[in-house]
Amino acid sequence: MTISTSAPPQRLTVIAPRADTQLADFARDVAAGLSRSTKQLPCYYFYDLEGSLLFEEICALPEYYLTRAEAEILRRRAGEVGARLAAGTTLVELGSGSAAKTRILIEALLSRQGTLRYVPVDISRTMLEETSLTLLEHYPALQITAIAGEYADGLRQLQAMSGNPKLVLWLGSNVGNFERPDAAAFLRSARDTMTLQDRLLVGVDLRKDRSVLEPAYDDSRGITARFNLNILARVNRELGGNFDLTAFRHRAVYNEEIGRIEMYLVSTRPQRVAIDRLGLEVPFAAGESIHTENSYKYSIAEIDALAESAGLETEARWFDAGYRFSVNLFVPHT
Ligand code: AVJ
Repeated sequence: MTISTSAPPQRLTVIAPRADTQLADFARDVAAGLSRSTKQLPCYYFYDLEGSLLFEEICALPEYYLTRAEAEILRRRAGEVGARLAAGTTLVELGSGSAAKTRILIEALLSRQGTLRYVPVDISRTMLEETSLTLLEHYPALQITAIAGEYADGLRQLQAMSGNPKLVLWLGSNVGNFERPDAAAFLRSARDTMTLQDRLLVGVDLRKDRSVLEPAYDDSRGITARFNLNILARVNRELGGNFDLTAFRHRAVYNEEIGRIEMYLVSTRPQRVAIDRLGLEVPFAAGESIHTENSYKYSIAEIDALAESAGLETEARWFDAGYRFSVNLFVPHT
């Protein structure tokens, strides 16, 4: 970890890992994922700057209801959330991205306490820095400690922050990328950093009909397809890959039994793809796929079970008017 302070003076601290460590991790995970009999790539590699910007475009798509539904809830409930917090609460966010919806909570907390420390954690360092600078410009009473890294780095930061009260945000149904038991384990480790005055606010997408879900992950403008394919473009850019992006197609399917959207990149023909910097040649049969993402959906009972196994108590749960999405306010179980 290197620590650097940059402008505006005193108000922004960025904590980032070394770039070469990140590239080594990417190389290792791509080599492992593409050498398996069922090929897969971890979905957090979607989010280089290109991918983060494509994700912002997804959030504005008519089919991608999640972002608007969550923003609707936050606008309506930010005051209630603020009222439950101790004075001088620090706002921590896991997977902050553009922090567009976060502004609703930032404003609610600023109007209550006058000043605010915001600790965004995001895998894309460029996105993190741009977002931080924009927020600082917009909110003079804000102070930011930005953490470029994975959720685990965020949890380590939470551990180090014990003492001052905090609200931890995990929005956008980011929880959906975890296998259900892993989501419970992760929330438990977040809970273990919290005291009774701390709160955890988690956005969770709900199970619903595939006629709504599948277009949300396979939009008519093809933005989600570009987002998915960007992971191959990233392998080309960073690892000397030779993927022909026109020889793979985007596939999103709702697995109703499991309750998850599955995303794949499907090879449209037999091919061998060399990845120069890995010294690897990856064979694909026609129709063979790379599994790139799972996005789990939850029933109310499943959210209750998740909270229960994480040692959390549900203090409040809110829905959008269309009942598509939930925002859950959790407190450590006593
Ligand atoms: C950022 C993980 C919540 O699963 O809905 C959007 C990512 N993938 N479209 C989601 C995503 C395809 C998104 N999360």
